[in-house]
Amino acid sequence: MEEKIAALRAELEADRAAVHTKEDLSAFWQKYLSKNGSVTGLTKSLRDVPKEERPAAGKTINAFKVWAEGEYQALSAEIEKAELAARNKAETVDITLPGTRRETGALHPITRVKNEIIDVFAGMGFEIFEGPEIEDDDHNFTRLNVPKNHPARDMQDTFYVAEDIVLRTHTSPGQIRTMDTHKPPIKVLVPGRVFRSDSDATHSPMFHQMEGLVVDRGITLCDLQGMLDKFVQALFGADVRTRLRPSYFPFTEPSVEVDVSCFECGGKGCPLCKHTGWIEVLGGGVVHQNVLRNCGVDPEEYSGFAFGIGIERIAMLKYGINNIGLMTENDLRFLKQFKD
Ligand code: 2NM
Repeated sequence: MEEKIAALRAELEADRAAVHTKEDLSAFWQKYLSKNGSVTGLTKSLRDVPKEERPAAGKTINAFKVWAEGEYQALSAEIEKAELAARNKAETVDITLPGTRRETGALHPITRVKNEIIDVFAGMGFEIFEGPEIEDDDHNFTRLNVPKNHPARDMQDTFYVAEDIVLRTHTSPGQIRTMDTHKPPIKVLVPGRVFRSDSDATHSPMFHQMEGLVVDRGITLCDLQGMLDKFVQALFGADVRTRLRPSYFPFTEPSVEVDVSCFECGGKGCPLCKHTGWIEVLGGGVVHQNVLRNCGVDPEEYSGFAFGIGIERIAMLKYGINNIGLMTENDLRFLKQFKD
């Protein structure tokens, strides 16, 4: 028995050196330690040992079995460790490599200009109000002193949703709604999308407007110009000036077009200002007494000024955009230029 074990130990030790993979380990276990393995087989061979020697032989076999199992466990741990090391090596990440950058978005030029304008007026104490895009004839026209036969009401100019329901043609109805719910003093800015049946290089059937309204005691056209001076300076630069030209709107009297001195040439004349030194930027005026009366404001006690700014127009001027269609095409070559 002693010899048998010594031979088996030598064989096992020789095989042990050749175990490198999980498969080798499995074969090793099959050969020695499985039910039919040669180490397990030693116990069966006890039958052939004379009775009086059996206890001693059994002890020896058991010790050998424990040793063989220990060898197997050690091998198993070694292989486990080697495989983990190999896996770690294969999965190494080079943390010094530059990361993959995600492309960032940019604010649309309309949003940029809208935010910029809101910042300026918010700084002067204006509140922001938004009204509905679908309006009734009463808020969009009648109470704004736009008479029944006015061309603006024509199907050629206005999108009708139903008999007396329109896509708002300006954000002024939002200001009517403000006067309905608020008593003067009122200082409100109404941004939003507006709709007119008009389309060419500088006109789009949908565009964005920002209208302002101030109502208080003693408000005059001078207040409008003084405030607009500050506004255009914030938007176009500290050295620009404004010029008012007489105009006509049904909802204001007097009405004015507001020009800004050319921020490109300083007023000397250039292609941007078409060699006039001035650029038209918005319209406004003193709120018509009929409009105040239509909103329950006594024109004997209060007066107001109002103005309307086309956001696309300002954005086109500021960024040198020559076609309004670019604003809605969503061409990334255009939009990417507004990343800052
Ligand atoms: C403009 C020009 C002139 C205007 C008038 C009003 C209201 F509601 F107070 F009557 N809101 N906006 C107005 C006046 C708008 O846009 C070119």
